[in-house]
Amino acid sequence: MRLSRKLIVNIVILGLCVSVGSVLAIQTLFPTTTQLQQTIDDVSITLAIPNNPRIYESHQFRVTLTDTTGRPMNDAHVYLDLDMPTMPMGINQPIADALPNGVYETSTVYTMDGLWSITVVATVEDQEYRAVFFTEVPE
Ligand SMILES: [Cu+2]
Repeated sequence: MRLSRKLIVNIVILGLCVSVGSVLAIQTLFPTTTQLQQTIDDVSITLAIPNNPRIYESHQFRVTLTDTTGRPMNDAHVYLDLDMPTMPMGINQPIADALPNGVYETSTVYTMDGLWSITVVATVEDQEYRAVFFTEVPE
């Protein structure tokens, strides 16, 4: 039996769809980041942090700033302040790069397992906004 060219093309397209679908399903079932959100005054601060981070490995942290109408806030100065609530861990304050659409990104390492606080410090037009988030870093 000879498969027609059209049938082969359809099979290939179906295969691609199944592959893309699987990747999306896996990302939904096992997301690589967790989104945390707080509204401080009129600024919505969303922090995406890595799931299952490993100590001493560099991880990416993404901050998204929007105003009350959901409009992205560009032109902010953003840095993170990472520490442990139970002990001082030294200064870990990575400055974030500004990307389009109110997104700010930086990366840093956790230097110990346990509970960490991540303070997002965003300065917009000389006004400082601080949101404190907590995350548990596994052993
Ligand atoms: Cu510690």
